Amino acid sequence: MAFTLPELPYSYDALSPYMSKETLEFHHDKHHQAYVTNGNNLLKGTEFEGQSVEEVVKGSFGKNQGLFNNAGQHYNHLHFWQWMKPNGGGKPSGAVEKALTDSFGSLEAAHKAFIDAGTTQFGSGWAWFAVKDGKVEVMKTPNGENPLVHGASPILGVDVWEHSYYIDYRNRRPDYLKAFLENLVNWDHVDELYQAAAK
Ligand code: MN3
Repeated sequence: MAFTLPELPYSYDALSPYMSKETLEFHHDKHHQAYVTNGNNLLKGTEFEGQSVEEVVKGSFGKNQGLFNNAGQHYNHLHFWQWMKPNGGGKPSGAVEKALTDSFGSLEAAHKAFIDAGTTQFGSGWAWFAVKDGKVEVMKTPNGENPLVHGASPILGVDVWEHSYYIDYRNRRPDYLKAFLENLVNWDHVDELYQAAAK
């Protein structure tokens, strides 16, 4: 199954001022497109052709670095666009609210752990909430890596590569992370993924 670039689920200016049209045009149309194009080229003729993106990510990890980098980033960005919405952020609702409170002690502690992970990921990578053994954990990963290759199910991820925030926030990564949680996260999507992972 070839990788394809989905349309954004909102208009390019819908997340402004927290994430600008210019950022989304570069990030979606150039960066994500490049992972799709390079991933498809590297997939050709391998044992992973015909597999789902999740299977390619897990199967190529540690075996085919070039393919893994692009397939991992394709998977991460497919979800990243869905993890945001206009007028998002704020408090989570539903089952995931209770899960975050149970796992971290309070929503404030969960929020802080996520921001700390994103701030301290050295260089390019991602910060995550992921479900492992029924609990929500905070994780951080370099480059295109994600919780799938560490036996966990990602339910929320934030891209901390500079291409995700440098146009809007320059070097102020913590401000970007704060805006992501407070103004952008689509908690309904996070809750759906939590409920699927916790089954
Ligand atoms: Mn990116």
